[in-house]
Amino acid sequence: MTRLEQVDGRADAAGARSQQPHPVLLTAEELRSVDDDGYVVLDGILTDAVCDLLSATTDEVWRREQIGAPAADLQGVQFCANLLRHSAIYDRCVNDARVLAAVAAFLGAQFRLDRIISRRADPQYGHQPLHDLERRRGRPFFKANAIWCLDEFTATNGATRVLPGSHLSNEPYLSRMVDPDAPHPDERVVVAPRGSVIVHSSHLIHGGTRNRTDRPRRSIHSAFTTPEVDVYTDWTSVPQQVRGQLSTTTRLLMGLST
Ligand SMILES: O=C(O)CCC(=O)C(=O)O
Repeated sequence: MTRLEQVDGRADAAGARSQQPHPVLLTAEELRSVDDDGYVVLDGILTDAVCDLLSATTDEVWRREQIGAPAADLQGVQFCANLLRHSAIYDRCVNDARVLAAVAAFLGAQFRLDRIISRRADPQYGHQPLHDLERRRGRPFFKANAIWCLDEFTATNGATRVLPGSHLSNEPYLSRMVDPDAPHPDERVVVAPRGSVIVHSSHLIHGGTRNRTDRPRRSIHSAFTTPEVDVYTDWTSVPQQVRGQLSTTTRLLMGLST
């Protein structure tokens, strides 16, 4: 990839220039996966050292922030909201040219950062029902998620299950679903190496699985929405001192001028 392509990819993904997605940053197979499966795994985005740094920082945020008992559906799950309030190191879980190109392949060139949170499923926890079953299927999509794998996602450690193709149509999947909590005949558990990013349409039926190992499974989740959707996070809550360290692309995606 040339420097020019990188620069163009970032500026465009932030909505600053053209209206076109940037397939040049994705292979034909990755684009096929976006279109047909509703998700794509992008390998080699974060180094081991960066995964270690993000994991340690997030554990520290959790120690400082947790208040009271967790909600029932968050038992055994460390969940931290609005990570950019705490540190500019989370900029790298927003501003990656290939990840933003995949988001653009789902949403088009105009999108914004909706939220950035962490999710750590501890041993024996993390199971979620398949969701969001009520959401409209088919293009145009209004939301996409990027899951930054700070640990390897394996078949046993609570990786995300998806119903490939369910971003396009409900019918074949809901008719074969007995219980959203139970395994689905069409489900695929997405395995992904440490440091990779799973980008998926939020119109894809998906959910976390139970971590059946003795080690935590950590991830950062950033979500992006098209401009007509209200952004969930009030980005003015991010302290000025953190904002000053963010990349221009991330600040544009947050809708902040400074
Ligand atoms: O962490 C995962 O594997 C999926 C999380 C998810 O889908 C959610 O929290 O809505």
